[in-house]
Amino acid sequence: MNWSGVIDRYRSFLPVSDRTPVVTLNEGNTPLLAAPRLGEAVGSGLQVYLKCEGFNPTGSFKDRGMTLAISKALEAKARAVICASTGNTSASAAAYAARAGLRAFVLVPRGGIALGKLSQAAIHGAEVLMVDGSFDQALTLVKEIAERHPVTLVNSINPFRLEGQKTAAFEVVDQLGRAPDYHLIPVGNAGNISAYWQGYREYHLAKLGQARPKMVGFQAAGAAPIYENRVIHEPKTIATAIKIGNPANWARATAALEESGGWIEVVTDEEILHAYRLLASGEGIFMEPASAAAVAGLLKMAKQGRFEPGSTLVLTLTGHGLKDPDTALEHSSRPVTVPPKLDALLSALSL
Ligand code: AN7
Repeated sequence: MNWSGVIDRYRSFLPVSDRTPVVTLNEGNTPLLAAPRLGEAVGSGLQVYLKCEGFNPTGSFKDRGMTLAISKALEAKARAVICASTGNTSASAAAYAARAGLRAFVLVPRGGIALGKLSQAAIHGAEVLMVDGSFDQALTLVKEIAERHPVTLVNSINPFRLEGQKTAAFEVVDQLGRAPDYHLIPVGNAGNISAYWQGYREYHLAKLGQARPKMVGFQAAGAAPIYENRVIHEPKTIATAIKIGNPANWARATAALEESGGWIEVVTDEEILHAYRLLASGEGIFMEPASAAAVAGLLKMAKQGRFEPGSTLVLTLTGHGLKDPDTALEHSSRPVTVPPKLDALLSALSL
């Protein structure tokens, strides 16, 4: 099939017109992979599928929202865009702004962003500012700037972001032939869980999906404002992408959980790292730690018998593992150094 991105594919569901200049990197159409090993591990006849959003052009689900946000910014004659980010939003904004010929300003928490993401923002020519503070503080700052200056905010407070991201739910239904019974997803700023729910609802209303899934969100235990129902002033987790203490889409996410009959849970960094390695070594899928939160959540919830036996589950794997090479190297076995000699090599290999 000829694929030209999510605006082209789902145009009738999106707020675009013939006058909208479409800025795309042909995002979307990501694989929905069956995960038989994970299915076996959880038992109860659960059918597990992985929506591999790390295979988008900049390596995360953010591209679905960014194609729309940047296209609409260009339509509105914006000259510059700005965002705060734990990394992936900045990488995506930088790439789509470059494609559109717009200036991009990105604010990231100093020391709180994975290497791959920082390198993306830099090479795409965004003006990167390291804030000596948290993501939440950076978000407050960019909101104020966008209110007073001619620069378009492209965080998920921008409604076009969620409009674009909802296309992931459309794709799941198209690929699976139906909506799953449960949709499991990591939660940070809570935009994506809100967008998926919007997508499932809209497809259901358009009679393209017969049912709607229960939305199940996972936060890192040290950064779980929605689960704990309070702002976390110093969030802590190895999954830097979701190290967020005051999510912008808090209310929308809560509504999605309630309306769908789902729930929110926490997973510890240890559980995240275990799932991270399991996914890579057992399924051949390398996703970043924040994405592994959904897998950790699957294992934890299945153990507690929270899923109806025989159900179909879809997990969103939000970002590629290569985004964060430091964490991968730190949590896998060290390469062995050998001299360039056959006998030394053979003794190291234990064949
Ligand atoms: C890999 O890039 O917030 O709940 O600034 O990068 O929609 O925020 C990233 C979030 C999950 C959480 N997985 O999604 C940012 C940013 C990955 C992410 C999330 C993010 P939301």
